[in-house]
Amino acid sequence: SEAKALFSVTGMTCAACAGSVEKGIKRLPGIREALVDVLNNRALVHFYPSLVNEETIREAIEDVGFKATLLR
Ligand code: 9UX
Repeated sequence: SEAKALFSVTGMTCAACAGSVEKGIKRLPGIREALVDVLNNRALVHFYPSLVNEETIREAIEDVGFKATLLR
C-alpha cells in the first residue's frame, strides 16, 4: 500500500531548486509522487513503504543540498 510523508525543506529560493529536490526524490525506488512547494518550503511524497522509508527520502533531499525535516 501507499504512504505519504510531509517534509519541511529549507533553502529553496527558486523554482529550479524545487525541481532539483523533486528529481532527487524521484531517483529513489518506491516513489509514487513528489510534490515540492518552494513558496511554502514543503515536500509531500507518496511512496511504497515496502521499498523506501521516510529517513531515506529525507537523506535524498539533503544529498541535493537542502535541509529537510520530517513533519508527518
Ligand atoms: Mo535557483 Mo536553487 O537559481 O539552489 S536553483 S536558487
